[in-house]
Amino acid sequence: MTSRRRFIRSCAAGVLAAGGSRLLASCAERRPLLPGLESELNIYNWSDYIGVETIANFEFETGVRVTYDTYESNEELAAKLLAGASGYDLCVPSGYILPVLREAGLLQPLDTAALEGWSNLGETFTERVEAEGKTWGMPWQWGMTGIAYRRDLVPAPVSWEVFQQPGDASGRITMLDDGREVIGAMLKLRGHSLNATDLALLAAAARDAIIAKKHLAAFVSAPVKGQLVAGDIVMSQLWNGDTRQAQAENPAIDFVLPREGSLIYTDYMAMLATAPHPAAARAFLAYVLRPDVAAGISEATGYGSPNRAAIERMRDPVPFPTEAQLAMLEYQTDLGPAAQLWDRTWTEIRAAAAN
Ligand code: SPD
Repeated sequence: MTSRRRFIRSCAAGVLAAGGSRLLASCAERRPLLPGLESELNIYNWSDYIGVETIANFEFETGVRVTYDTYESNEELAAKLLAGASGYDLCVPSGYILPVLREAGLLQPLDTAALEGWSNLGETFTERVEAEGKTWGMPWQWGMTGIAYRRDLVPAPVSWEVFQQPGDASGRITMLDDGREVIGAMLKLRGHSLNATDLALLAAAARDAIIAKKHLAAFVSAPVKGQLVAGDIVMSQLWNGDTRQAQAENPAIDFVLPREGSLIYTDYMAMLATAPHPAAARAFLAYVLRPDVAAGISEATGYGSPNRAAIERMRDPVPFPTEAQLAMLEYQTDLGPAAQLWDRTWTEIRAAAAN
């Protein structure tokens, strides 16, 4: 599994992302620690999934020092947490993996009544994370999986089949480094649910994925953006927000939802049961609920905001899918015991010879 794991001190990262001096000043001028907060906070999030100044401004306002670490898939996150004692306070699982973490006792419920700004969130998002009469995560961003492509270099794709028959683009295309995504797309190609657990359907999806693999440069997730921008890769299975980030650098990049349908998801910021800095974690959740902060995250990532008050203040918010689009989109669910079968299927696809 490709991973881009990096521990960074957010001030340094913020300075790099912003090109220098202003954030350097804000880091240097960090206020004294607010009363009642721990002095540190450890966040584990997807790569490219936060605003440029989100962390630096939180540090500046609260005096808390944030360690910010990134991952590339839910499975990478789950493996890390299930291995024990991560030291993290907050992480950002997708809706389908959150119940797995909750049932493993790895999360603590949120006291939403104490979170000012909780009512800014749309119920479409909050109700999906309620269980046992409690709320287990704060909606972070929502997104969709589709096909990003260079419209100046290849025709617009219409079907998942394009990964099996890419024509001249063979060798210059990629799919996500994520078993749920790749197998899910191949299931959709044949008209099935992307949560199917039937042995025969998964075997057929594996065969389809292995045919596609012969044409792939790699299974790669967020890091493919630079290659799309450069034109080394001309078509990728990718998320809409990461595509928007690439589009900002090269407007010839476009995004389509294949005609067979695809994935819609919400990712949630959740608090670890063993969070070493719970007060700082709660302060961060409250901070992200602020419309200005939530808008900054959505504007930088290109993903949809679950925060209605943030959407109102954004110039170009990602529109929630229309009824017609929703009809072809599907949420992933917890696979239960069938998760092992999916893991084996993904291992088989990864191990298959590329040619
Ligand atoms: N770069 C951020 C990508 C976030 C994707 N999260 C959810 C994927 C669902 N399979």
